[in-house]
Amino acid sequence: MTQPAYEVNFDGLIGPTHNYAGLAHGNVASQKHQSTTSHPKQAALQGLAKMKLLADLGIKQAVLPPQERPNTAFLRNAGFEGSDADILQAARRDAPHLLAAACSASCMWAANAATVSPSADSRDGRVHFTPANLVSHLHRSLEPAVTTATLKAIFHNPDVFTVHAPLPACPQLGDEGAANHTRLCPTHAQPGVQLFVYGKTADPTAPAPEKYPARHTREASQAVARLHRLDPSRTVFAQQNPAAIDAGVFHNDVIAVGNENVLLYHREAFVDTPAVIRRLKEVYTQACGDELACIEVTPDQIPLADAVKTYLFNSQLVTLPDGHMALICPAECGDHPAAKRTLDAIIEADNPITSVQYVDVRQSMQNGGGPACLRLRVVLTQDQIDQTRQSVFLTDALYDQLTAWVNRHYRDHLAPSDLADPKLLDESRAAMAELASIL
Ligand code: SUG
Repeated sequence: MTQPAYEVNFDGLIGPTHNYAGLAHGNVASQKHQSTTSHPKQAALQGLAKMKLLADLGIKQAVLPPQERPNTAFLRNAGFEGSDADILQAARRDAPHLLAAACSASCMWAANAATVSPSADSRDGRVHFTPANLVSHLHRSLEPAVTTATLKAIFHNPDVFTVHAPLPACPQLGDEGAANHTRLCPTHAQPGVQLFVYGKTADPTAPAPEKYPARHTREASQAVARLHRLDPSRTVFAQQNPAAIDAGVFHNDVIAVGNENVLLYHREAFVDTPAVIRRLKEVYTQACGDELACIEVTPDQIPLADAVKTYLFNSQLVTLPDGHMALICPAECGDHPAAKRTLDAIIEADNPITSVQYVDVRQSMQNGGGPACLRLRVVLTQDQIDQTRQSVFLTDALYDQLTAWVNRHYRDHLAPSDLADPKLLDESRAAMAELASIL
């Protein structure tokens, strides 16, 4: 008999250098907040409160630690020499963009950490992880090495888990992880259908955005599907609508979200959305013997620009222990009449989604990261959970410990000029050393 399986949300714990450097071209919020003052303590507490809410709703919740920043090893690789204080000062003077990349807390957006396939979908019965290479942006390309090590430490048993190496770091294999990947299935335990969404292909005649870059390639998605030993009759590849990318949809999770047998998406999400949905429904029915519930939101309900502004689709769609589904939405949606109306209509209509919870993750939102960006979904059976490092699962005690840790170590605010402060590096290192003993 199939063992029950659970979706575990691994959230990135927001690091002490959370700041607004405007590093993400094509990410409207990041660009809008460039050079403004951030609030790292508030950011981390907002992230923890979201994790606690999910845990209190009865959903399994775990934590991914932040990476050490400022990344002095990166600055040394870029030729800066001397003491840590020397290299921070020299980088600030000679290469402020490298300093900003070295200080980014961007690993908080765990949806970009990796693509994950559960054992039920894989030919070899293992859970597969491919850390994303994140080559599209310098600050994000600094994450994969440590992400790989972290995943190997958490999912340490190679008989149960395969943590692959990231794909070769080149634009042709640009991979942004689970933000462009959705698994649809009757229940988490049963084999499903995996939808891979890419922004561009190696084919120069394919439609491409004009204003902003497409980050993720079809070739990367295909490589991940092969590595994860997925059944080709249960995988679907679809291209993002270039006009959506140009409106600020830099990842598919900004415009669509799925969970079990439900896909919620904007009509302008894909190239030829009706054809993508037809194909997905067909494949799903064939593979899962059931019907996929597709909930389409039209531009009349909410235009692309407002979908990007509110991050309505960057909600977490979760199955509650009673079997109903809930949307965990950014608070911004509650304040926006069209977004609120759209959400009210979704919960009133005949579909499995019956409730909406609004969460305040504004500090992350101002860098273009909503509730769904902050989490990596990992579907695990109880046996697999038992094989996972236990200290990362969020309990009330761990929540209290992490909250106290944030309050002890994080600054209230961080201005761009603070990034080269050697005291910030010392504070971050002290925080990371203590966190290592907690997790
Ligand atoms: O890659 N922002 C991130 C946000 C990632 C959101 N993730 C998902 N959609 N899953 C990015 O654009 C901004 C950093 C700065 O500007 O300082 C940034 O990297």
